[in-house]
Amino acid sequence: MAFSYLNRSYKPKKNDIIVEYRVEPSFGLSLERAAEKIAAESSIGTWTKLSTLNKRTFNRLSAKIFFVSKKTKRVKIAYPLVLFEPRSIPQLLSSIAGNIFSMKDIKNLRLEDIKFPDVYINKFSGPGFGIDGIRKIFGIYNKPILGSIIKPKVGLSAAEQALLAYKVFKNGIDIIKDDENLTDLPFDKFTERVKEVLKLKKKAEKETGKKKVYAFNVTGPLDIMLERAKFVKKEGGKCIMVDIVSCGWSALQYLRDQNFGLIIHGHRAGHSAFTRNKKHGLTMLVVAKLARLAGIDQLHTGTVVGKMEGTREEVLSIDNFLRKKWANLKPVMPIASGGLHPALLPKLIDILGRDLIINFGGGIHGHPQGSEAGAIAVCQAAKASLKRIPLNKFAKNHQELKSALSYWKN
Ligand code: CAP
Ligand code: MG
Repeated sequence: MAFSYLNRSYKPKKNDIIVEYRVEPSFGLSLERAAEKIAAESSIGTWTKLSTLNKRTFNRLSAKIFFVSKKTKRVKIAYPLVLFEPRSIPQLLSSIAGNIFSMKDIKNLRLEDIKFPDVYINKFSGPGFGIDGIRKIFGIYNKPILGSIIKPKVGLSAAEQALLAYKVFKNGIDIIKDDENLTDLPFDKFTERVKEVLKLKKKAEKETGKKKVYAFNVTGPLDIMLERAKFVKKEGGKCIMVDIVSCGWSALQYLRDQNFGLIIHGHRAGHSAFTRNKKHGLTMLVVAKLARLAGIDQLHTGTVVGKMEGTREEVLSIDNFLRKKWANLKPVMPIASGGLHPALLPKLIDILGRDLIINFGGGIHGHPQGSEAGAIAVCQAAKASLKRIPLNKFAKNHQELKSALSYWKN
């Protein structure tokens, strides 16, 4: 018996999971037919009628297409919650973001957004700290938390990395992180780096009277990630970093559910392989929702003004989602990073506000007078931006900022 998944009069139930797709059918196929193939393949059906699928099962379990717009190419599909295993991001994605991307009948397909019922969201632990919890650790309120990434990405020894972190902490930066590809390398062993950095971080805290945080990149096979996280905790660290795309959702969720009491800094390296193409893949908003379910505390989401792609509308929609109430889950602190230097700060703060972490890698370690001057210039630019003083004016009696502005003038 042939059943239709198209049901424009269907009113989604409170506990349905609702998925919005952008759909481009292959040549000759109508949008409705393409939507039917997506709804079947992502829920209970396949490419042909099934003698094994009875009406009762279909009515109980099938996905329902309740919205189709030829103008926007958007399709909305409601899925009964019973199709999804609680707390399982892998099974969710294998359903609504699985085979359907491969079907010849679909030329392009983008998963634009997922709306989850609270009962599904609340099965996850979610973020451990929330924005308030992170700000409380730093003792920094109503302004951005300033961060840096040690550069070169890799290449320094653990001792050199620690000394550089100390210099940048000493000159006003609040949080410093490993780069995304620095984990445990012969010339910069993870355990040595943790010990060396934490020793000098404490020195910087004593000398500045300010709380400092270092995000150690624990990325790797899950067993090693757990060992590394335990080591950071044992040595008195407060924050670990995970490359969420290369590690995967299950590793991230399992790490979070160990309740180490460590801030989990989420790096998204590799996301653009499937989020950048506006016609095919997933949106970064969907990645952000999954990361919040899995339990990330702070997440790279884009800068609008820096070196990575991401429009104002997109970055704002992601940042606003991360900060808003979402069932019982805590909010996530957005991180703006990538190609930033002091001259870009006023515009960045103007667009993204002040409730975020702002990271500078080359924008500090590429400063013509060195990393310490780079850190000072960033702090000067932040101070001026928050007071809405034009940077050129402020730079007149702040030479580190002045040289940064002229060095990166274009
Ligand atoms: C920035 C960075 C970050 C990017 C990631 C880099 O360094 O360390 O990984 O910000 O991009 O390696 O490029 P710079 P996103 O400050 O020197 O550019 O935050 O968009 O995920
Ligand atoms: Mg990096």
